[in-house]
Amino acid sequence: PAIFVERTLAIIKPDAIDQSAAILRFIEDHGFAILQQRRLHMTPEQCSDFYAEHYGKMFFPSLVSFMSSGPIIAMVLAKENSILEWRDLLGPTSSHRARETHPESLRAIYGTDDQRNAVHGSDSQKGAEREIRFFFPDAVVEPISSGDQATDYL
Ligand code: DGI
Repeated sequence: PAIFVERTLAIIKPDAIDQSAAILRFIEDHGFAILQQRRLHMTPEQCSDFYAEHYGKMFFPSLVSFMSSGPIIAMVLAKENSILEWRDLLGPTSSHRARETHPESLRAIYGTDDQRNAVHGSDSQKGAEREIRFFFPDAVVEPISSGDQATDYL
């Protein structure tokens, strides 16, 4: 059977940038291909855009200030079922909860609290498409789809 390789967007956040070598090794050890990689320091405006869905929430201003506080690494990861698998490897949003329920997860290991949680991953196919374009606007991004009209990539 054909192997369907799905792409997702991963970020090493400012609080974990000093651990990026270990996190990159973790990613490769779990069989993800890193198709694109960029280190950048986001402006508050870029962070507001990226997290627009959370606009108006109590934690939004502090999230924007945290995400623009230092450099990040944004990556396009590719693997079969990468969106769900990467989310699973991240663990829950809260690093405290991650340590309770998913002690092997990246947020359990490298995260600090509910906000400083070390890593990001797209949560859906639509989200992945949007987030990949956000950081890699020049890339040729075919629609990420599964099911009937799926394109197979080897
Ligand atoms: O997809 P996730 O990153 O797991 O979670 P999300 O999309 O609900 O939230 C985006 C980020 O916003 C999350 O990684 C950390 C921050 N955040 C979410 N919920 C809270 C929060 N920060 C604080 N301080 N408190 C929250 O309840």
